[in-house]
Amino acid sequence: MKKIHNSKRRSFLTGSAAIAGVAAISSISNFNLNIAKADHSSAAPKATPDYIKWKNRNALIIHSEGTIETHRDMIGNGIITPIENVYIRNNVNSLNDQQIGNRPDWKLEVQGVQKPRTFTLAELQKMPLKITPMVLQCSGNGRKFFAHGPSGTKWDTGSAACVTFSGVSVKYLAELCGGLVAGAKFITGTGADAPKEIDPKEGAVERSVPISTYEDCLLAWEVNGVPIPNAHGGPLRLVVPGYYGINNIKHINKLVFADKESDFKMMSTRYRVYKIGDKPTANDGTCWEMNVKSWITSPLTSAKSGKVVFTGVAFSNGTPLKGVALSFDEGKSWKNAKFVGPNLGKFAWRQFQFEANLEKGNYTVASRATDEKGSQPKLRFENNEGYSHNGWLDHSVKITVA
Ligand SMILES: Nc1nc2c(c(=O)[nH]1)N[C@H]1C(S)=C(S)[C@@H](COP(=O)(O)O)O[C@H]1N2
Ligand SMILES: [Mo]
Repeated sequence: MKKIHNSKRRSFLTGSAAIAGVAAISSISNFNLNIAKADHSSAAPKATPDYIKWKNRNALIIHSEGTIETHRDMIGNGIITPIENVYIRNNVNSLNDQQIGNRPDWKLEVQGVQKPRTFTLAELQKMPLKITPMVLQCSGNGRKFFAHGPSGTKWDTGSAACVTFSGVSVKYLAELCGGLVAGAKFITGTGADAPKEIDPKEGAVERSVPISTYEDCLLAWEVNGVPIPNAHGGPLRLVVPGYYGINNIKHINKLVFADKESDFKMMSTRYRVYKIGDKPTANDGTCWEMNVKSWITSPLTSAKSGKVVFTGVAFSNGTPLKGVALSFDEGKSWKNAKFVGPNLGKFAWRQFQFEANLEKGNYTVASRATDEKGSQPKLRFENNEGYSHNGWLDHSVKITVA
C-alpha cells in the first residue's frame, strides 16, 4: 500500500490545498481498510539493518541505516511503546557486543564531584532503583513539514516513543561521591560511540543539560524491562526526562558536573535553533526541553460513517497536561477529548480518545494539547534545522468518511 503521508500534498497550509490532499486519498486502492492496522510490510522494501534485525520491520520506516522511524499507527495503544517498534536515531554507529565487552564491567567515570571515581555497571546495579516512564523524542520529529527543506531526516511523527527506563538516580550517584563541586551549573554526558578516527570534539556525542534536571536524571540499564539493547545505547544510558532525544546519551562512559556547557560540536553548534539561512552559534537556543505536543494515531486516512473513535497521544516537558481538544474546522472550534488509561507520571505521554459522529465526507482533523503553561500553536516555529515542531495544523489528519 502506498503511504498517503508520503504525499507532498499533505503539507498543506490553505483550505484549497487541504481539499487537493483529500482528493488524493481516493486514488489509493485500499483506503477503506479503516481503523484496522495497515500492513506496512510492502510500503518500503528496504530490509532492517543487521544491527537491529530484532526490530519489527512492519512498524518501521527505514530512512537510512541509522535513522529509522515508527509508523504513525504503530506506537500501540498501551502507553508504553514496544521496544521492537521504537525509533532509532544514530549520529554515529551504535557500539556492538564486541566493542561493549562484558556488560557488568562497563565503566562510568564521574567528575565534578567532591570525590571523583569510576563505577562499573555491576556496582550501579546494586544501588537503589529509579524507574521513569517517559517520552523519548528526537528534536527533529516533524521536520518533514518544514517547507524550506532543512537537511536531516524528514521525520513525520515517528521519531518518538514512550518507554520506561530503569537505573540509578544521578543525584544519588553524585551524593555517593561527596556531592557536587561548588558552582556546578551543568550535567555533561559523553557517549563512547565516537568514531576513533575523528577528533572527539567534532565526533563525540557529548551534551550538557542544566543542573535543574539533577533530580530527574538517571543512568539507565533497562528499557521496558529488558537490558537496554546496543542500538538504544546499552549497556548504560543517561536519561533526561522531558528533554529532547539528543540529551539522552547512549553508551555513556563519562558524566561531569561543571560550571560550563561542553564545547564539543554536538553542544556548541549542532542542535541549535536559529533563523533560516543563518549560521548556528552557541548563543542560539539549544534542543533541551520539549514543548507540548499531540497527534492523532487513528484513524489516519479513512473511516466508516457513524461513530468514529479518534485516538492519539499528548505529552509535554513534564509540565502537567490539562487536556487535548480536536478540531474539524481548522481551529475555528474545538471539542475536548478525554484521556484514557492510567497516568504513568508527568514525563510519559497520555493516550486520548474522542468519539465523533461523522457523515460521509472529507475531514481535516487536528488535535491540540494544552499543559499548565499553554497550548500547541497552530503553526510551526520556523528555524533552519527544522527542530521542535509542535504546530497542530501540519500534524492534523485528513480522512475520508465513506
Ligand atoms: N551516544 C549517542 N547518544 C545518542 C545518539 C547517538 O548517536 N549517540 N543519538 C541521539 C539522538 S539525536 C536521539 S533522537 C536519541 C535516539 O534514541 P534511540 O535511538 O534510542 O531512539 O539518542 C540520542 N543519544
Ligand atoms: Mo535526535
